Amino acid sequence: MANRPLVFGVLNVTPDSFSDGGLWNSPSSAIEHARGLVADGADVIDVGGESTRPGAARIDDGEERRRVEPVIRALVEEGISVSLDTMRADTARLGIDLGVAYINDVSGGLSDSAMLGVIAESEVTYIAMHWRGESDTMDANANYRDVTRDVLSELRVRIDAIHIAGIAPSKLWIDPGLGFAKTADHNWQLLRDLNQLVALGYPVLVGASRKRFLAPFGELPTDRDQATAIISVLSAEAGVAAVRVHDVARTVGALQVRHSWWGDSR
Ligand code: PMM
Repeated sequence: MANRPLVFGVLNVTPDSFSDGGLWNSPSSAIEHARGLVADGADVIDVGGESTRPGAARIDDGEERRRVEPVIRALVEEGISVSLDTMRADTARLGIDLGVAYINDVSGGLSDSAMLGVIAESEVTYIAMHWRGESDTMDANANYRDVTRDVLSELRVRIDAIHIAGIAPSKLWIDPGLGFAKTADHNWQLLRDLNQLVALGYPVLVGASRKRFLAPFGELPTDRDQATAIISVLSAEAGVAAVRVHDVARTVGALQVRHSWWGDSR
């Protein structure tokens, strides 16, 4: 399909993620769920072993690796494209050795000073998200003069650091970090201005799925999938490279409607 953003299916192998915590806790249930997401049309499975929901405490890094390793190993063996959602260099190294295609670092290299070096030595694509600190402090950091201008300038600083570390521009993606140190108004403003992020010239990934700012459209996280699918289409209109969603089938269906609208012209 012409210019369809890639669809990353979320696979949180955690007991405490805000919308699907505890559901795919055992390797076999996680692998089964991932197969279902691929059947629904996911291009990539984004595997995370540590919750980043607001207020979450950090876990032991050995525990994170124990959670993700069997799942990544099985998915890569099945030929599924895997993204590993981690802020830790050692976990990233493990994922790279197991054959993941993307390291998705919500801290953009700020959480672990060894991360960028590990990425630079590999062929993996690095997704750097806008971040202002750990989950237990991020709500207090939601202060901006102009959220789009501030997020863009803070991302530019990360992009410079990423280049200085020796990571090729062709291996870098960026992400506005919806919900991370951002109020609902901040998230909507960033979505309204997505084209400015796209204009930086790097592929952009958007992760709006089921987040708290969608609560007006559904009280429970699982009630927010229609709003998420609409955001996927509007993000595609803004030119993003990928969306990260829990309900892959709904987003893929919505993107098919968009494709029928435009044909191959867009
Ligand atoms: N959001 C979450 C986790 N990882 N990664 C990227 N690149 N962008 C995001 O917006 C993002 C992420 C939190 O959501 P979850 O708890 O549903 O995984």
